[in-house]
Amino acid sequence: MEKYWNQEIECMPREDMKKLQDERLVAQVKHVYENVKYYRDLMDEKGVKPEDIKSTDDLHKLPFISKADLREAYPYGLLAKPLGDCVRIHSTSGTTGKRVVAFYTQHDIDIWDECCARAITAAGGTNEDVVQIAYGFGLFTGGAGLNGGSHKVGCLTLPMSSGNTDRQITFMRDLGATILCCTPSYAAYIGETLHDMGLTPDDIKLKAGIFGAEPWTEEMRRSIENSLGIKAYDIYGLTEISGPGVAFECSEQSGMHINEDNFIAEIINPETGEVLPEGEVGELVFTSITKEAFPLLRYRTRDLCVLSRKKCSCGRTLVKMAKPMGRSDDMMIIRGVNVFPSQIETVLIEQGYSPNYLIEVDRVNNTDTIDINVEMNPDQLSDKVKDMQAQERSLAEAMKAMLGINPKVHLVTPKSITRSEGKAVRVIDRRKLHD
Ligand code: DLL
Repeated sequence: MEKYWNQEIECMPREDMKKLQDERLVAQVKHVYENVKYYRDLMDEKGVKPEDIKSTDDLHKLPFISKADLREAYPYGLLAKPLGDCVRIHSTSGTTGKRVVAFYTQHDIDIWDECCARAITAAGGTNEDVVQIAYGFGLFTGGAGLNGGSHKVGCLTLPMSSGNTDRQITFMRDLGATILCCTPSYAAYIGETLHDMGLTPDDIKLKAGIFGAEPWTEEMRRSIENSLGIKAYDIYGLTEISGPGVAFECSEQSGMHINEDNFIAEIINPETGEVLPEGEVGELVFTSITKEAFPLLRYRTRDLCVLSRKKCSCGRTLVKMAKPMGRSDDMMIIRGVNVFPSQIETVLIEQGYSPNYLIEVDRVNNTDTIDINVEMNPDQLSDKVKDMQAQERSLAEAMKAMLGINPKVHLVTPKSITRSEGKAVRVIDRRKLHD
């Protein structure tokens, strides 16, 4: 029997959920218009008044907001509550430009904790579980979000943070952790280290993992499930909207239920901004309808995704988002062809390679080049150059079939690619350095 954290909301009939969203949206637009000058200006510019937004059917009338707006308004320009009412900030990693800071009131934290509690329960968690949190703690939202959710469910919580992998495994064994929360790339690394220590899944009590914060493929899921002997659940979120728990996977493991009582999702054509019907791929846009301190209306995530309202076997009625196919800005355009790192990962794991790889993109004599460095498993090593070349050729052919372009493939020795303890860096695009 599927367990829910909040059955009334998670299984609410669609019409009732729409009514709830309608009411919350109307109130949120008013709150934002009255308290945030930046929004008031954007809405005035578009000629929209709060009275024009009577229900979610009017959502499309509101202006979008993007990361560029968040940077422009940094740090306090989008704050909708007095600082005295705020209790916490978190921040994005700021790898591309100025960091974005998001503010939370205690009410915002409570809602966020509830979203993560739903995710943990959907992964089979109860107050009998021991939850090991190996997401980073600090400004990153991963650690704090799952920590709050785990407390709410009443699990024994191990706030490990990321890193120190041997110690992660020692604690996992000694304290009998049953649920692991970390990035999928770190989960793969923990699985690898477990085996390197001469242990097997039978030596640990883990039954489930809640993995997210970066794109990962179904092939990666199966590989982690095998190495740790668990069921691996996806979880999605972003700092700007709260953090992990915006959407979470259930027993069906076929996409993530969006916590629609708090977030309205739309899919838009990233070029034109036009709202696309259910089932079409486009950019995911979120409106937070319960957030007090940092409420974003129609925030463009840049994540490419599809929504589905198909009935789910778990009984939840919350709309589902498919695994994001990567951010629109992760997409590499190589000689005019769109290439996602996730396509490369799929081929690698299908062909029996490890999920440890590094993609290097460059431009030489005005032509794009792509080099894929792939780590071999020890049993793939050969001292015959010919064998290695044949392996490289065969992998390059499989890549060409998937990508439609001819990459250079380099097999590298086991353990030579740096492991990730957080979000993995899979691509180095040197073209950006020349531009
Ligand atoms: O990564 C929040 C989070 C923490 C989610 C822990 C899940 C677990 P940011 O650092 O702001 O927040 O990065 C958000 O990461 O826009 C996506 O591009 C990507 N992302 C997050 N979850 C997934 C996922 C956290 N499950 C950005 N699959 C998002 C694919 C994901 N991409």
